[in-house]
Amino acid sequence: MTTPPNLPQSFVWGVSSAAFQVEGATAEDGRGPSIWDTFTAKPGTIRGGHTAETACDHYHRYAEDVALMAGLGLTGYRFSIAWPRIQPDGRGPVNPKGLAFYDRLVDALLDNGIAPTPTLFHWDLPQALEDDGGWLNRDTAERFADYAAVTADALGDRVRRWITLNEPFVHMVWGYGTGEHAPGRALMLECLPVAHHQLLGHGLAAPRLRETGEVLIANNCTPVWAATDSPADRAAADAYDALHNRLFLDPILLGRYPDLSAFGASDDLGGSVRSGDLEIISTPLDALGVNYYNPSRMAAPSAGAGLPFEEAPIDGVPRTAFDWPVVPDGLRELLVLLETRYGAKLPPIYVTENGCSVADEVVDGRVDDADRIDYLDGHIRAISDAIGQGVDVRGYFTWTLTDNFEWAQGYHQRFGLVHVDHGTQVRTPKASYAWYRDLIAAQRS
Ligand code: IFM
Repeated sequence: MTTPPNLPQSFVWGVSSAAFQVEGATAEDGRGPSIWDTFTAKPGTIRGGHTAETACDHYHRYAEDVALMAGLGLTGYRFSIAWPRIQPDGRGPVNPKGLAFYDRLVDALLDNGIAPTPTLFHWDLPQALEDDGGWLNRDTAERFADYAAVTADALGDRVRRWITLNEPFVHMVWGYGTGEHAPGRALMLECLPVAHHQLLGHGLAAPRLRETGEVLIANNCTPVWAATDSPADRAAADAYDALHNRLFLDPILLGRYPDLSAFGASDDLGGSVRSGDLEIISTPLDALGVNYYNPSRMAAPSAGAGLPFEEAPIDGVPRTAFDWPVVPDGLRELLVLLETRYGAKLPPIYVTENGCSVADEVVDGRVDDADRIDYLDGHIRAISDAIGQGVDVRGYFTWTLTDNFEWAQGYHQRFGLVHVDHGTQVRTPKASYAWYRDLIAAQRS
């Protein structure tokens, strides 16, 4: 029996989710279409042709899901608000029925002692804004700030912690760089303005949200390892680190973009940066959300490759059903790296996502997901180790409560503590659910 991790009493224990992945009801109560509705409707975009029209039916079953959260003893729930429910066209008047859903959800959470932690943008941009250029269009940043303001007006009497954007790196690269996610544009490095406009939206929204609570951004971060110690591999690792991590943290925490010359990019990101933007973007954060899944290992690119790095395998470690390497200590390494890199500029950290997909099956009414328990245990211990090394980590939100719509993978990846039969919507808590519940109870007692 190993000793339990040592986390502060005030530590927030949570789960994390996203509107498009769980809610369903995509055409109900005045919700407008999002880029993900358009994308999933295109043949060949989603494995198995799955759509999120029903997803986990959380829109109708939220009370059952909040009861599952209460059963875990959670003190926080990170969910996202679907912008097209609030403003169906991404601008203009608020849709009262869409807002009313989040009103009910927030109240149900508070009734159960769970702090609501909404993310305002988890990739489901209103289609009408995409029709005007999406995040390639600077105006989307202004529209995002307006949406943040109306949402804060409606929920700010009860929400004390807001997250502006989820994983702007992933949205830029997969949505606009390679086209494997919505909106499905394959612009490669021409996608860089998407980084700037998302960050500008964050910076413009922040003061409006801060009137009611703390403001965070949830960035997907990875420690980057060089495949070997050769100067060429180290340069490749540095380039990837600049793109994945520093492009989305340096402007917020240091007020400047990193050197992107390895990508042939100027530091005005394709002409998108205007005077005064970096002051807006670097408005102080109250805390940083860190989403961690795995480290990255990079090697020098082969001759003729279009990018200054090439991904190298991480061998000799377990892998998830998604084939992602499992390296719990990479989370400690990452947290310590952030502390070393940003020092006094680094606010407190919440780990806002971490989890793994497992090929879970219900057998005799039980799901024995021992691999997930090992995964969670290792990563929570890594946080405890990072705190021991001086990093101020205040909470952990595992990804995710219920198996849900995993973007281009459809329903093929199961990340939940609770198994969902996507035909019947029956929820079956897995062994990891009981494990997490017991861990939280022990840590809070
Ligand atoms: O499901 C996603 C989530 O939407 C964003 N972060 C990673 C998760 C697992 O892929």
